[in-house]
Amino acid sequence: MSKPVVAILMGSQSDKDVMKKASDVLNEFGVEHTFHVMSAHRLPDQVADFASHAEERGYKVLIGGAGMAAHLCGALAAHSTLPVIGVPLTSQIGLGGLDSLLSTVQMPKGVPVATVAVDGSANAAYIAVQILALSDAGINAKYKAFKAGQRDKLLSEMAS
Ligand code: RP5
Repeated sequence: MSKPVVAILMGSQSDKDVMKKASDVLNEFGVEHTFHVMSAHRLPDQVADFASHAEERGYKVLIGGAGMAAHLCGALAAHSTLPVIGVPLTSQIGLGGLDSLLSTVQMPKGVPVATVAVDGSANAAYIAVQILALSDAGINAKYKAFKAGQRDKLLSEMAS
């Protein structure tokens, strides 16, 4: 088994069901990854330590998901030069995801978080796959086949 290249992090156990969809997509492409619950507010030192050492441990992309005052992805981006993909999450007492969307996407210039739609964890994983495909011919071929499959499926549905 090869070393994990993507880390999926989330602010709470309550985020697991949505963030698991990112894991499912990475599994489809055979991308080794790890899954962590690590709150920027409740475990700030652990988040900083993880992000600071992620690149030397072999990670190439970080995917973060958090709800409410969603500072996890910003904290990851502050402590790492790896690309960070942010998933704003809805939560039971949140504002329908608008709260986490704004707190994930509104990063200062020079410290970006590439933000997907609210609860869009699958797309975060597809972007991670696209980034890895730039330097991995096997993943590149799988992603091209996936795109062609999507197109062919739609065309055959339209024809029937
Ligand atoms: C955020 O607050 C988490 O990412 C989660 O989406 C939300 C609620 O967390 P819990 O109170 O369920 O732990 O930090």
